[in-house]
Amino acid sequence: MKAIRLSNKAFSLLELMIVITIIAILASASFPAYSLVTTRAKMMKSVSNYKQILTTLNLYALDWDGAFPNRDEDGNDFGNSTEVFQNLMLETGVGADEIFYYQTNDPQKSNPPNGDGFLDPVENCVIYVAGMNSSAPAGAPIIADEMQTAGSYGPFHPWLDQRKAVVGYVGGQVRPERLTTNQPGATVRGPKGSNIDDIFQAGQKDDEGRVTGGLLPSYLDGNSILLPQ
Ligand SMILES: [Ca+2]
Repeated sequence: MKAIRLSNKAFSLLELMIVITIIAILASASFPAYSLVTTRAKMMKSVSNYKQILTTLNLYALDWDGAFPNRDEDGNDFGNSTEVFQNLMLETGVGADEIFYYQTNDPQKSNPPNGDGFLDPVENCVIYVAGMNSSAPAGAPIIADEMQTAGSYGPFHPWLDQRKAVVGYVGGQVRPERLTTNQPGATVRGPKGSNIDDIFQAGQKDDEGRVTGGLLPSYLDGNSILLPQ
């Protein structure tokens, strides 16, 4: 019978060092890739949530002659987007507070929604452009990620370093859009080929019919952009 002989060959110190170095290189290379994948996954979750918000806004508009939420039940203009979405949930019976939330770097909003059917201010991370109805241009932005000031993104924006912000449009489209920079103060660029540096400005048509300024209808301005509160 053939004897089984165990190999007594051991790793030399040099071989061990090489293996450890390779593992370290592989690990350091995969962490940024992993974080990019999780960031993209969170962004896509927001895209899906915003589509639900747009569906809900259209449900609301069906009941109100095509108008998106612009005034509360007492006829007063909304002061912030949280009031708009609270009203929207009340009017449509949609109870999913989590669709207005994403994992932001804002320490005030580090807790995810509690799913109690009421939108608390700390659970809302979405802005709303007031003053439009369903006959507004399909390419006009109506909801987007939380901004620091109307149209521009601050240091808490979770995808600032990726130069992205998720935007939902009147026509039902939702896309991660490109920001002008990865620094606070970044604005959302217009579509490729346009020279729009901030889509959240009222647009005008030049002599050749090209849109300049931004993608908001000309009857709106920065005051129409309601931030969460
Ligand atoms: Ca809640």
